[in-house]
Amino acid sequence: GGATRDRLRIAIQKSGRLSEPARGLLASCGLSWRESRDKLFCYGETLPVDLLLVRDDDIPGLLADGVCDYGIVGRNVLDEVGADRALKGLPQVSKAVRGLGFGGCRLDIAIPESAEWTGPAQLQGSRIATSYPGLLQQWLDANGVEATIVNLSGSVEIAPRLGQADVICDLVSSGATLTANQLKPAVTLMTSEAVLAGPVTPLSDVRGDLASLLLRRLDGVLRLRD
Ligand code: PRT
Ligand code: ZN
Repeated sequence: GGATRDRLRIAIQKSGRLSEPARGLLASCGLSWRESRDKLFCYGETLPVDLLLVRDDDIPGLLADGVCDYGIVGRNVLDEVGADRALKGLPQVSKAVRGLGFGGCRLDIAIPESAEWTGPAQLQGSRIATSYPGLLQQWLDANGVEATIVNLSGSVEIAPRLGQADVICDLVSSGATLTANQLKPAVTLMTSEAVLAGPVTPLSDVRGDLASLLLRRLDGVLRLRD
């Protein structure tokens, strides 16, 4: 990654499910920032720890490029990038350092309400709509299933009704979205929550000391929340 910095940089979601809990968690660790919450960059006041507010999908790339040192992102997003890299034979650059206990959901394959689930083999030759092609491909490979992955960036749940796919593989929390689209969960590929993502090789400069301090504080906060 990039040039040496003497401040730690953490990427978090700008607006969405994880933004408020992420900011709240970091604030509980004693961090505060100068910029208002709608700014892209928040300059750390109490510690040299700055925030970059971005789309969650951009966080793994910002970590890979060394633009940010840590990020708060769904394990689903981090592992999708990891699965894609693994399928391409590329080394991993980031890993989940801590589970943060919010943003919980599952990545499920869901089938039409009227269908019966008999196991992975029934997906042989089917079309599966998803925004998680890497994780789905790994699961299909692990289960010896050959299927067509229909890669959609949004509105995955309506793909079966539109005739684009037979089943879907998508995030589920309450299940209301599946029900509203006459689908039901069949099998869970992974459970997810927000994680602190960080470098595979720990930072060794002053940012390493800052990261250690932050992780100690984070562990204290997470213990209290349990
Ligand atoms: O703008 P940006 O790209 O940053 O935001 P985004 O729209 O991609 O992300 P956002 O804020 O929707 O989600 C951020 C993260 O929250 C996800 O990556 C997950 O780790 C986590 N999360 C937790 C969820 C859900 N629960 C969730 N239910 N992300 C999405 N959903 C969606 C799901 O895709 C489906 O459309 O909600 C619908 C299902 O919800 P139920 O309750 O009807 O089952
Ligand atoms: Zn996103």
